[in-house]
Amino acid sequence: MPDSVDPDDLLTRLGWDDRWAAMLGPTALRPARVTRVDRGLYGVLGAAGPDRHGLGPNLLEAAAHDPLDGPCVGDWVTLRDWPDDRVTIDAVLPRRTVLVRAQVGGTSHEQALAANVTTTAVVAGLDQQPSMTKLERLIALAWESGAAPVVLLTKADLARDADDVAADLMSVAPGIEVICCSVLDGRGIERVRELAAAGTVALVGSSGAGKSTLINELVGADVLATRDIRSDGRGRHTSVRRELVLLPSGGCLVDTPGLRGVGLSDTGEGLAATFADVEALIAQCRFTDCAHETEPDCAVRAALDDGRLDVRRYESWQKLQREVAWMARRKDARLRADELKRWKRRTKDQRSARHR
Ligand SMILES: Nc1nc2c(ncn2[C@@H]2O[C@H](COP(=O)(O)OP(=O)(O)OP(=O)(O)O)[C@@H](O)[C@H]2O)c(=O)[nH]1
Ligand SMILES: [Mg+2]
Ligand SMILES: [Zn+2]
Repeated sequence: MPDSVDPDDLLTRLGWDDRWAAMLGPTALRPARVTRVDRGLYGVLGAAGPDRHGLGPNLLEAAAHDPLDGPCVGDWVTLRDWPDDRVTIDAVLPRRTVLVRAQVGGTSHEQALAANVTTTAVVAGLDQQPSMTKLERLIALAWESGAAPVVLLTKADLARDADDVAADLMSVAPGIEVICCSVLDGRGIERVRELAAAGTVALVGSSGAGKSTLINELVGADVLATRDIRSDGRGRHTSVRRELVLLPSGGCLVDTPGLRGVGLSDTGEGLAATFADVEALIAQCRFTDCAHETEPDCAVRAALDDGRLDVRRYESWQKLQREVAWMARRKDARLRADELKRWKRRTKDQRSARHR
């Protein structure tokens, strides 16, 4: 490999293409991709190489109003050069896809985990029996992002029945590719490399699943900290922030810290895609508001009775369905509260205007 990298080539390797260039249009602003968010500072990678910048005034205000409008890892942003040599992040280019999780606890604000991802890899380690219900939740999150989900079963070297687990998963997760991989015997690694070469793969899953280890393996160097084999590390998170890594072989990977308490968004779209089989049954119930309990001609009950629909899967759907409905109600309440605040501010302004 030559030691000097062509700057345009670097942008291309990061995923910059004609569509992004057309979006940006003719401008003196420089494009760069966000690799890391560290409190107020954003690690970016652009034609000029890696750097760290803060937000410009417009974006600062937009992000204060709605955190979703601030840059997240994977975003394409524009850099503005000021006369006094300062550089700030000026704007976020419209996202093609974005992985969002509803914030758990407190407010109903949402958090952007990664943007412009082409594949979301839901990662689970075969050192233990993967929880289908947990995987379904993450698959729903992945569908919502707009990036195609795949399931990565890591540590396949530790399981004798890796292929059986994969087959089980494929039967409950229709249309999703399941990849068994191991950094010890190398299986599945090249498939992940292929997916990355086609764009950007974000890895999500529990702590200790082996996300950072897999990325190091693909990079061919220890660029990310991983859990020490000797530490028991129960419940410990090794990675503490999200990070975009450029692969020498092409494409990008996004490492994320182990996800706990993933909230789904309130649209229910990811859920419908994940449970397409359940949704198809519901469409066949005689009543459109069927509760699938005692109603006549209920397709769901019929499928549960003859085993076409797994009880565990149906219960998982019910639980996530309730959660999405609750999220939607909570968001409504927040919107009403915002509306009220805005109204009060306005009436206050009008009153002070009258007194002037
Ligand atoms: N046997 C085996 N162990 C693995 C494999 N991949 C990862 N591990 C081990 O799994 C442990 C956890 O790996 P990490 O990469 O730190 O896990 P992580 O998903 O990044 O965890 P967080 O950063 O906490 O979210 C480490 O001790 C790794 O050595 C594998 O393919 N086979
Ligand atoms: Mg990690
Ligand atoms: Zn029904």
